[in-house]
Amino acid sequence: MPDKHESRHLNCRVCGSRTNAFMSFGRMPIANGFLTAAETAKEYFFELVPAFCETCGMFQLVEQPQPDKMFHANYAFYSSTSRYMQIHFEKFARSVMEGILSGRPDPLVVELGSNDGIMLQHFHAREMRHLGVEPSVNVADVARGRGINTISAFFGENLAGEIEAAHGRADAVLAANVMCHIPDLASVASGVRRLLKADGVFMFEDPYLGDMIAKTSYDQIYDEHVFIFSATSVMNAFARHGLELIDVAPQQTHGGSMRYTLAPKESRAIAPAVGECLARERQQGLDRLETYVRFKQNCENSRAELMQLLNRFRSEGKRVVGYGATSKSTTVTNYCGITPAHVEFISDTTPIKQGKLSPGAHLPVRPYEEFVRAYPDYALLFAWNHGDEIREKEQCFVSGGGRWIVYVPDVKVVS
Ligand code: JHZ
Ligand code: ZN
Repeated sequence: MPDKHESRHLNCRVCGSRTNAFMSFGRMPIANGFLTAAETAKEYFFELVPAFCETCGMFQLVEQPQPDKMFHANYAFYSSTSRYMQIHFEKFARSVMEGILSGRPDPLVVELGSNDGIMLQHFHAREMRHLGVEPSVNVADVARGRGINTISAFFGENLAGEIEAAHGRADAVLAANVMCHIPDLASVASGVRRLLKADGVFMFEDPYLGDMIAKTSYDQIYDEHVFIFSATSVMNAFARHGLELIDVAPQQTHGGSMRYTLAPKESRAIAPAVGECLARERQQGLDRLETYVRFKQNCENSRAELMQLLNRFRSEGKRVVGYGATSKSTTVTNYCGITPAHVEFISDTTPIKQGKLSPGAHLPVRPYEEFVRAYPDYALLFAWNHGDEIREKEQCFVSGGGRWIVYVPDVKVVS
């Protein structure tokens, strides 16, 4: 009997119109489902199919596993593993404190999907009222250990009511790399609307559709990312719940993201950046199906080029090691058909991933020290979004003759 998570959303998750499922990445495991050899026999798979809604502009997954299959007490992604991301979230927190919160008496900040507290720690350090909502208990425990108020639950309209009853309404609700993970956007949006003060704001950021299309970074598409947002789709989705898009700001993080600011309808002026961004999106063709058909072709070309390269190195007897067992790499390894014969292992600094196999492709994940101990000929940069940070750190690898294989925006070998 099929589980209920196997339901397919052929109609738009936001507006209910018929969507266009323009391609399939094939059978995919849970992107963060690192596993032991004994667990491979019962590994869970679903079909990774993105779809585009021409009515409201939302890019979405047709099928997504149940949330508790992805976010649980052994969640493998800890936000604080990147130094650059720590700096990014410190700046984000500071901009909120110096912007919306400045001059407010005893403000309350709520963060959805607060992970290990990478952003809330800055509010905590200034003794500001804060609350994190984080369903993955292990990462939430790290935050609690740092003294950050965190509840482990999935946010929605009901929880918003409970938070309001316990703490009052929020001056700011924040979320980073979280909103695009939540299938029931309606419940979250109405929950946020309920939780916000009349003069409060909701700010969130996520990987940006415009960047993904421009760079063919199809690895942003995996189980957790049920939506890839644009200003157009965010504006349309939240307007249904009384929240207006009042500002947008592009971010460098995660390979190109967008920060959206929303406020209760007609409570604030709309910044010129919103209209400019909407116009750019039309220019880029983000509202047209043909753009996604071209994207599909670009994905297929990228896959063919990457495999040609990996097959050549394999036949030449070169050693290739993956760098960063990212969620994104699960889409790449499974869609392209990368095997342990192509990539010896993936180096990763996250203890919970080490000693396990990567989802689906079953490439061994090993501690970073093994990468350093015997540098390979090539490192396949799965954590390309942290490229600047990593290349700065890995100068010895390159000066010793090592080369990087990158595939975003194009497949190439670089030093
Ligand atoms: P990284 C996750 O995606 C999952 P992932 C999630 N769905 C999401 O949206 C984003 O994060 C926010 C390792 N590493 O950040 C650490 C090194 O080994 O690209 C991580 O395992 N050495 C919530 O998983 C991985 O790489 C290093 O020097 O695609 C990076 O994962 C650095 C910098 C990282 O996110
Ligand atoms: Zn729609």
